[in-house]
Amino acid sequence: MLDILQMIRAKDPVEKEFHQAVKEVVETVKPVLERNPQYRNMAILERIVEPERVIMFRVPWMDDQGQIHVNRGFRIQMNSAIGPYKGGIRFHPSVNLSILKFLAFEQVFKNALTTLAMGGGKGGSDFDPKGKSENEVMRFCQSFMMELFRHVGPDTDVPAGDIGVGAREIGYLFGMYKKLANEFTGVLTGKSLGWGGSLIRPEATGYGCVYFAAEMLAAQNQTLQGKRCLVSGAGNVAQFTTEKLIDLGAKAVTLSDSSGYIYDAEGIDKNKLDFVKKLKNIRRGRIKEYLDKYPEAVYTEADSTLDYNPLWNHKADCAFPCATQNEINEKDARNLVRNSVKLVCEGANMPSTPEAIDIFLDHKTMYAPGKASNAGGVAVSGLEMAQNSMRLNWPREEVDSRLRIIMKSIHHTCLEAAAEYGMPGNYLVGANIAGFLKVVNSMLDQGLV
Ligand code: NDP
Ligand code: 2IT
Repeated sequence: MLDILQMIRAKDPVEKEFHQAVKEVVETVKPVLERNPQYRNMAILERIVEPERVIMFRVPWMDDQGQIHVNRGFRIQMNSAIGPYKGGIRFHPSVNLSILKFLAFEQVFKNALTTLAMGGGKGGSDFDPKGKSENEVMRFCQSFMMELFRHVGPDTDVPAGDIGVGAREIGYLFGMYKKLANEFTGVLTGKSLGWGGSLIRPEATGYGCVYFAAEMLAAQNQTLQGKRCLVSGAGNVAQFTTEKLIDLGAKAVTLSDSSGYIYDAEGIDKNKLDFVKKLKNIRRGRIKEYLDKYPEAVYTEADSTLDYNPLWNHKADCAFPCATQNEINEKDARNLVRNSVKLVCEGANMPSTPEAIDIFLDHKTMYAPGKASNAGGVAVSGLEMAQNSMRLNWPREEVDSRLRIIMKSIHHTCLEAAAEYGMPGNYLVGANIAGFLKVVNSMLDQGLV
C-alpha cells in the first residue's frame, strides 16, 4: 500500500499538497483494504489517485491600461463514479496542479458523504483578483470560460466558487457560458438568486460547519451556548460560520485575512459582522479596518518569520479554521490544546497539517476534517442543481432544513464507520472510510473505465 504513495511521489515529485491528501486517505482506509482484498486486486487505489481528466489552458486577458497578461487555467475532473464532476473554482496566485489535485481528491469523498449524486472535481487559476478593477475581473472570467465551456455542462461538470470566486465571478462565468453554449442551464452553482441561484447557498458552508460542530458537541451532551470560538479567514466561509455561531449563542472572537487578524474579546456580534460583510464583500477592504469602527479590538499583523500563527494562541473552547490549507501547524495545534480548545471543526479544506491532526487525536480534542464538516457548501450546490433541473426554487426554510438533515447524516455516517472499524469517535477515519467505500463500490459496479 505504501507503494501507492511511492508511485505518486515518483510520478509527480513536486505535488506535496496532493501527496499529503492521498497519504491521509490511504493510511486511514488501510483496514478497509485488508477486509476487502478485491479493492487491491482491482487496482482501486491506483485508479482513484489518477484524475479521470486534467485540463490545463492559457487564459489571456487585457488590463485597463491595455497591457496583456497570461494566466494558467485548470480543471481537474477527478472522479465521476457517483455523478457529474462537481467542485469549486479557486482564483489565487498560489494555485497550481498540486493544490487543485489535492482539492479535487478531497472533493470526491466529501461529495460522496453528502448523500447526493455528485462526482468530484476542482479548478481555478493563478490569477489574483486582489486589486483588479471590476472590468478586469469580468474580462478574466470571460477569457477563462471561453476555454472551460467546452469541458463543462449541467450533466458533465458543474463548477462553483472557492477562494477568490464568489457570486460576482460566478455571474461573469455564467454569462459567457450561456453565450457560447446557447443554453440556460445549471452549469454553475452559487448563482445569484434572480437567475437560478439557491437560497442558503452563500451561507451553506459556514452554517453547515457550525451544524456539524453542534452535532459533535451534542454527542457529548454539550452545546455551543457560551463557547468562545476562534475563527480564521474573513471570506465566505468565515463570515457565515461566525453568523451561525452567533445564532447558536457562541462567541466568535477572531477573524483574519492574509495580512493579519483581529481579536475582539467582547465577541463579534451581528452588527460587527454586518460591518465585516460590507468591508469584505462590497468595499473589498482589509480586516485591519475593523479597528476603524471597533477600536477596542486588537489587530496583529501577519509575521512570516514566526513559526506559528498567534490567532491560534488565545484561550477558547472551539476553533474553526476557515481560510486555507495548512494554516494550523504542529505548534499551532499545541497552542490550541494548551489554551483549552476542545473542538476543532474545519471550514477550510485541509487546514490542519498531518502533525497538527496527530496532536488533536492524541489529546482527544474533538476533530472534524473539512471533507465532512465543510460539505454543507457543496451539498447545497447539489440542492441548487436539483432545483435548476426542476425549474423551481425552494424557500429558505426548506433548503436550510435539508442542509441540517445532510450535516446530521454526515455526522452519523462518520461515527458509524469509525465505530465499525474499531476507532469510535474518530471523525477523520470515519469520513475517509465512508466516503471511500461509496466511491470505490460504485467504481467496481461500473467496470474498468
Ligand atoms: P474567500 O475567498 O471568500 O475567503 C478566503 C479567506 O481566507 C480570506 O479572508 C483570505 O484572505 C484568507 N486566505 C486565503 N488564502 C490565504 C492564505 N494563503 N493565507 C492566509 N489567508 C488566506 O474563500 P472561502 O471563504 O470561500 O474559502 C475559505 C476556505 O474554505 C478554503 O479552504 C475553501 O477551499 C474552503 N471551502 C469553501 C467553500 C465555499 O463554499 N466557498 C466550501 C467548502 C470549503 P485574503 O483576502 O487576504 O487572501
Ligand atoms: O470545497 C468545496 O466544497 C467548495 N468550494 C464548494 C464546491 C461546490 O461545488 O459548491
